[in-house]
Amino acid sequence: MSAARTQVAIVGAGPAGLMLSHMLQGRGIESIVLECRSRDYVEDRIRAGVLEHNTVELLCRYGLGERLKQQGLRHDGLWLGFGGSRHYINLRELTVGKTITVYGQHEVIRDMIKARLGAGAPIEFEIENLTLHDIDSPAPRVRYRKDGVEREIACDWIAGCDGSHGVCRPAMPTGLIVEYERSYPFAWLGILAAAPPSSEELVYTLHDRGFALFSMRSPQVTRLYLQVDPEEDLGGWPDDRIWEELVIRMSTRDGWSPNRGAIFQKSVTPMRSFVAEPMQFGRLFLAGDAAHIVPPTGAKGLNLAIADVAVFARAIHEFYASGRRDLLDRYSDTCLRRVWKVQRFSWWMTSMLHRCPSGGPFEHRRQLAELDYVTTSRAAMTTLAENYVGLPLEIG
Ligand code: RFL
Ligand code: PHB
Repeated sequence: MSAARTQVAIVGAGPAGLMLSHMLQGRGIESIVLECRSRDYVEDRIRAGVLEHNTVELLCRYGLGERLKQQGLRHDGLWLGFGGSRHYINLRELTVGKTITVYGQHEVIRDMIKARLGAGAPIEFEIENLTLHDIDSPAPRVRYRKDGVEREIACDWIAGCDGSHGVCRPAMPTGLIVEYERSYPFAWLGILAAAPPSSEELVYTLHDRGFALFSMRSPQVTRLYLQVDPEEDLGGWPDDRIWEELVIRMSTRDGWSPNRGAIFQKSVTPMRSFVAEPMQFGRLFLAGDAAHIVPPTGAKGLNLAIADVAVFARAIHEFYASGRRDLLDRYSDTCLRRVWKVQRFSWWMTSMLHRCPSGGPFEHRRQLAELDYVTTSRAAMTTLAENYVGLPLEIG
């Protein structure tokens, strides 16, 4: 068995784990990132696309903003489509200067991995059988296997940033965690298409046949989503059917519809709201999808992961700088205040924009009234805008 020591062992090289490693490094705190997948796999995994105002600022503050500034697409607003028309929500004006940036999660991951390895800091890819030990003692340990060799890392703290199917949350004592969950009777079929975006900003649409979302990744690539049944088989969705359905749901009377192009990626994502409380036990702290999942309609998952680790990094810093433990003790409470507000917003956007199979005509009329209200009342638009660009970061 080979043995090593670090201050913080970080499980998972997703946005939460990698961002935490940079935030700690910026404060002179050592960490090791442990990831079960290969570097190529995590760098090619297609997921989120929308970065909140604060997320962009944090990435830039930690030296991760160079490509983001060049290639990220800054959006001042978004469109809500219903009843054959599109209605503009001017995020920048409503939030007095805040915007969002469209930049693929895999690009953020590439930038973070390159910067960390470039600085000579460790990320262990393709590790197996990771287990946590003595998490309720001052000397926790992480064990895993790499290249056939058993390894152990002694550390002060463990950050469980290993996503919704990781091993950290299940390592908390049974009975400690309360789980809150809601699943939705629909899923998103997402595609990437080689087509220049036909709108400069995102279009969220509610149609009688269900939700559709127009987004993008670059001036050459359009990202589109369709509400489908959660059991939907991708085999039943040849490219022509996808385009036909997208055009039916999204076209507006002013002649707008998404540009077509070759589809080069397709996937179905289920929708779930989930929170595990508390987010800490002993020396183990959960962050990101390991502790909570939001349906993607509010574009919040990655941003919430970054907000968690901002709280954790600050608390850890205080501990090493002054011996103060109160910020660490309050970590879960501090994070959960934001988590629940973001859950509320993500649920609200989801329920406003999707056809619920059991909803019936009353529900649909209610949704249309809500969209009418949101696109005509400045108060309602402001509520949407301040949540969409991201609530202020409260880090302890
Ligand atoms: P991740 O990204 O899942 O990373 C966890 C990492 O841990 C590794 N891992 C382990 N490593 C070692 N040992 C183990 N036993 C391990 N088990 C797991 C995994 O391989 C992985 O590398 O979690 P993290 O860091 O918390 O980040 C969360 C975000 O990835 C997620 O919330 C977002 O992608 C959600 N999301 C969106 N978020 C946004 O903010 N804006 C969006 O526009 C947005 N759109 C989306 C989305 C998610 C989507 N899907 C596919 C779920 C759109 C979609 C379609
Ligand atoms: C995306 O571009 O992938 C995207 C945009 C907005 C969302 C979810 C996903 O709400």
